[in-house]
Formats: sequence, structure tokens, C-alpha cells
Amino acid sequence: MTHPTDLISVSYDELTANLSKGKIVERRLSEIRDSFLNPDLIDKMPTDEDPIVYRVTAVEPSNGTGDLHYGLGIIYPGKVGPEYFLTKGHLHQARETAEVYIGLSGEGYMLLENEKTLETRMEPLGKGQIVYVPGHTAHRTVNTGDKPLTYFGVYPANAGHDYGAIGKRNFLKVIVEENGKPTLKDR
Ligand code: S6P
Ligand code: ZN
Repeated sequence: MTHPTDLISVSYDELTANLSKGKIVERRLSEIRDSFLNPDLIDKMPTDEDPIVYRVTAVEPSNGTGDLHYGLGIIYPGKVGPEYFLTKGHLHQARETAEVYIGLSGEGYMLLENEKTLETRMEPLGKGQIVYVPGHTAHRTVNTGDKPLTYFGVYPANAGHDYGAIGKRNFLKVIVEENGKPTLKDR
């Protein structure tokens, strides 16, 4: 398998998660309203704006067996009620595929939910932290700080995204601010 040489080397900025190349996906609050515990609170927010909650730039150099894709993400600071800004979250279409995340700047957590045991973990993801997401694990990233959270994630090229399974019922647990601290609670 030959790889396009223009994607062998890419530069990035750890504070903005901007990449010199890649496919950009932006998610605004209105698009992911059902990811939140209380979407009705969005309608009551004192602004007519529809802010960008997060942006991901993905680099997909090749799609052969053994190839890898990666992305840089930025989640802006913000909350809907007590719940911090978050990503939609997904399982991989190829359920057995794992992923490694590396925190680049800011403060946050990953919510990991095993689809078989339904066990949930809340793992720190900020600058200096690495999270291994095993296969069969729904994953969502949450910005619990007051600055953007940026991160790098690398995954097998065949992983794919399955938003449907988790989108239907959402994650079983939420990360909300309680007594000024990020806290894991039942939905
Ligand atoms: C891809 C990887 C990340 C997410 C990104 C946005 O496997 O896990 O690049 O795509 O964090 O989350 P989501 O749930 O909107 O894809
Ligand atoms: Zn993933």
C-alpha cells in the first residue's frame, strides 16, 4: 500500500488543535443538544448564538490493513446547566478496535462505558495525560476547565464511528459540576 506523501508529515498547534492538513468537523450546540442531560436548558440560555462546542480535524493517510487514522480535537469551555461541554461520543463500528488519546492542553475527562458490562469510568484527560480506550467501549470527552481542552487521538483506519447505538439511549452516567468539582452521576 502506498501512502500519499503529503500526509506523512503534518504540523499542529497544541492550544488551538489546528492542523496544517486534514478534514474538519465542527459541532454546534444545536446539533448535539440531545447529548445533554437537559436539552431544554439550551432554549433558556440568554444568547441567540449557537456556539461551536467542539471541532475535530482528522488525518486519514491511507485505508489499508494495519493503517492508522488520527485526529486533533478542541472542546471549548462551557456548560448546559451543571453539565460541561462534551462530544457526542461513539462506539467504533469495528467494535474490537481500541484508541489512544493524549491530552495536549486544558483540563477534562473521558467518559468510558463498556457496552457489554455497562461499567463506566471517568478518566482524566488534560495536558500530560494519556487514556487508552479499549475495544467495545463507548467514549466521550468532556471539558471541565475554563480554557479549551485539546487532545490527540489515534485509531485503526477501519475503526469507523457508530453514533447510533449510544445516541439512542445516551451514556448511562453524566459528568456535572457539583460543589465546584467535576462529579460522575447517574443520568
Ligand atoms: C475518533 C476519536 C475522536 C472523536 C472526537 C469527536 O475515533 O474518538 O477523534 O471523533 O473526539 O467525538 P465524536 O464522538 O463527535 O466523534
Ligand atoms: Zn473513537
